[in-house]
Amino acid sequence: MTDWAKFIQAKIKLARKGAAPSPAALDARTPPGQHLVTNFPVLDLGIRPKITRDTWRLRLFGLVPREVTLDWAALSRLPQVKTVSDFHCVTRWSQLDMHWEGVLARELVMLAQPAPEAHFVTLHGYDEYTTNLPLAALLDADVLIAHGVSGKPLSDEHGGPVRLVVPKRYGWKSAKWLAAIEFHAQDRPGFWEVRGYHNDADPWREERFGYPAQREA
Ligand SMILES: Nc1nc2c(c(=O)[nH]1)N[C@H]1C(S)=C(S)[C@@H](COP(=O)(O)O)O[C@H]1N2
Ligand SMILES: [Mo]
Repeated sequence: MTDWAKFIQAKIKLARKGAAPSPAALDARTPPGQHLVTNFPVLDLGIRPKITRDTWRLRLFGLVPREVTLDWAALSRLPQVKTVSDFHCVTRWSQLDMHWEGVLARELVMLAQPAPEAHFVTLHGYDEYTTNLPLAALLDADVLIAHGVSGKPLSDEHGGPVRLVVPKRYGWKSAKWLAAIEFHAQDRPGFWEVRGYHNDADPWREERFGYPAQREA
């Protein structure tokens, strides 16, 4: 009898705190060749543009009927969402369950109304960084124009005030200090893509390098 009581108490305790995921469950969320971290490392070209919410602008240009420029107030008026997603860097760290806050990238695509022949985008950072994606990838429900992480405004080193987050691709597709989204008909490889990184960057397929293989950033 007393054993039962103990058992029930233990169960209630577990239910309250939520069981820790088993190693197998974590494995299922960790792409091949990655290890888990919890400290959210910083990775960039080392140029930290000093942009604030007051000076930040986001330009939507290229194959659009007319250019759109958003400032912080305009971004704030769009529907705000919170997402939870995993982040995988090609330098082999992954951080699970990152809590982001921002606006779905698809909201901005709807604002820009790109021409039917616009199948690709280039993301431009204030540090002159670029990266490319198919337009369809931006429309994914987990792709965020993020201005907050872990319940706080996005810090300068992580690309604040506003960055892109593309959970299904390696981190280099998640442009920090987002300055512009350019729409075009043909795909245009970005900063790392012209330096040997894979064009598609799917961590589950280990699309780290194109050919020829070069060093990791
Ligand atoms: N503008 C810009 N965005 C960037 C980079 C950069 O150098 N400049 N580095 C990319 C790389 S390689 C990674 S792994 C992630 C890292 O984001 P974090 O520094 O917030 O961890 O940002 C990506 N976005
Ligand atoms: Mo990276």
